[in-house]
Amino acid sequence: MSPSPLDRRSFLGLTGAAFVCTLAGQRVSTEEGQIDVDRLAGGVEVPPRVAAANGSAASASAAAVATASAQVREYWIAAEQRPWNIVPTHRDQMMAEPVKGHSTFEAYAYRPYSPGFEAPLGPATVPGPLIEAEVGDTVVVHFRNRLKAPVTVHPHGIFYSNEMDGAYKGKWTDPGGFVQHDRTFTYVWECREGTEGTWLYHDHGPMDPLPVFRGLFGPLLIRKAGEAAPNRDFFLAFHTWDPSTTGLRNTYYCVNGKAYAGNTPTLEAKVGERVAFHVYGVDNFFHTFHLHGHRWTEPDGTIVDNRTFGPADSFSFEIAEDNPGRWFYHCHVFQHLHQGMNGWYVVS
Ligand SMILES: [Cu+2]
Repeated sequence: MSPSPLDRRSFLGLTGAAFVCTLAGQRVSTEEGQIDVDRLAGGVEVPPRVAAANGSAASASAAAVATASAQVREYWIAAEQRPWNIVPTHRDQMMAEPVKGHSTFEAYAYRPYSPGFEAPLGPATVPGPLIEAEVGDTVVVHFRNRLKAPVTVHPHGIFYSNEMDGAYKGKWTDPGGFVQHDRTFTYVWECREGTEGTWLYHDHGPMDPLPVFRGLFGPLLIRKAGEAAPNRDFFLAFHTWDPSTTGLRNTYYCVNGKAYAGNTPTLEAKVGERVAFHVYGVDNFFHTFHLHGHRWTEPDGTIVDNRTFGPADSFSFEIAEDNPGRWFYHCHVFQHLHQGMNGWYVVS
């Protein structure tokens, strides 16, 4: 028998399982090529409470803002479509080899704006902008949907009332769970006692999880009140971009929207600094976070250098940096590692 004509990456890509679900009454399988989210979204009925709210301009959340106990942290964030190159250098610096193939597709991404959506504060990015607060604060997110499909912002960890959930619930959907094209919704969330930690936010609208798979997620950090920030905070989202999402030929195992060292974030720190890593998972897989040359203590006292986390898990740890060098961080599922889920941590 002659050897397979597939290259290593294509072979590894074949071992991924297909994702199948039912959306808008239609069966969706990742084995049938790129999924057209906009077309599917056209088949979703506008929930009754959303249709009723569309008639009134008043924001139900204005009163809630006034109850803020400490500082109000206000954000203006839009969901937009943009071209996104997963492997801009077309190189894998870990294995010192080229990464062949077209790697740009149309991603969905959250974009930060100045107050009142006056001007963008930067490009739309995957992950979206950091939402940061302290215990005691109120977080207000003014969200505008510039995508065709209805999408939302749903947070983890922070306290929110039922109507601030940002989740589609069929006929029980509140306006925040179904933000239509060119509409704005204001979410109000509270950093009550016991909400500190690293969390994530993501779309949870009627097309869930397709818009999340296309890039609609971001980090949410709640520090303890008065807590001194470390010298460095690194936020790393582990997720997958496969052909059903991108229309591209290959599957990419990504950190923050990019694949392969030299494309994924190159993290930099100095000896003597306090360095915090904030890691979260945003796909269907279990990953591990492994950091070369370092170890950290888990909340239960175990000392580790590799930690497993699953879909929408998030965790943080801090190290007192004492080991200069050029290090790797990566997922230690070997298949993921060798399809892009790796990056540099450079300590000087
Ligand atoms: Cu992994």
